[in-house]
Amino acid sequence: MSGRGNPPFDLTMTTLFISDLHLSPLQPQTTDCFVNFMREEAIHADALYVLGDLFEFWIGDDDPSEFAAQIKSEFLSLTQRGTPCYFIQGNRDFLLNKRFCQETGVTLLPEHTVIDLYGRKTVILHGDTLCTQDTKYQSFRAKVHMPWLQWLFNRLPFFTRRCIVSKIQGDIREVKATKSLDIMDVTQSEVEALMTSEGVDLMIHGHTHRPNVHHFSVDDKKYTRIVLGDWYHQGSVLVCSPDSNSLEVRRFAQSMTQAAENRPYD
Ligand code: LP5
Ligand code: MN
Repeated sequence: MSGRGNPPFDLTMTTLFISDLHLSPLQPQTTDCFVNFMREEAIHADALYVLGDLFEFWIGDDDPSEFAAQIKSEFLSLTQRGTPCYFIQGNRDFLLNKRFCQETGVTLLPEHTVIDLYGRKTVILHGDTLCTQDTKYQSFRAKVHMPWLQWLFNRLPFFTRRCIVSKIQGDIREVKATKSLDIMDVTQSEVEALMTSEGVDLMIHGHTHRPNVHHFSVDDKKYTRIVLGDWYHQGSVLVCSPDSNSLEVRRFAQSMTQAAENRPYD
């Protein structure tokens, strides 16, 4: 992992990947770093991929807040100025949908997608679906992904939905605190199954907040799995070019003490 400073960089021929920013009005330093990244860096890229959990929680595309409008306008500016932008839903923004994409020019991709990354077939995903040992989460996920439930939920007033989300978030926080770190990591056999079935040797995902580059072999064939980091105390960006993939950090502009203090322990 490299820790070079913030832009300007050599920005020729790059594809950028980010995830797990958990943007919220309560974390202005993260938002500032994201805005700077969009305006100074993503604008020069061949493409930007957001692999889920852009938001701390996304209640719906009809979010009337100033904050939602601000983030949407950053994406709209980026796509209007010619950088294609792709989004895969995370476990915190699985309700982000068509209207957000229409308003921003962002393209919503399926749960996992195979892309051509400068000639290398690569599977990209948020990563939560790989955590199959976390059976409580997987059954929760199956429920909240039921189309009829989402259809009903989306018809409730925004304020009511926000109350429901806050209540469930509070209840769930206690459940998560009892889980082991092992259970909340990806299951290696799931990683291998997906990569072999898709015929790729590179996987990029987020979700676990454990930034790293894992190399492994199966039947003498080499594979790489790159895990993006969260944006709690600094930005995390995977910069891919035709000849290298570099997992980098982006420093926040000011002291991070305040952001760390604001961040609920999870
Ligand atoms: O994101 P992170 O790392 O903190 O935790 C995730 C998993 N947690 C979640 C929960 C979401 O962040 C918050 C969800 C808010 C609820 C909104 C529901 C709105 C209704 C929509 C209807 C269409 O994703 C966490 C994982 C962790 O990643 C690592 O993988 O462990 O999972 C949990 O903690 C989930 C618990 O294990 C599940 C507990 C079941 C509680 C049952 C609640 C009833 C739900 C009813 C749904 C309608
Ligand atoms: Mn996540």
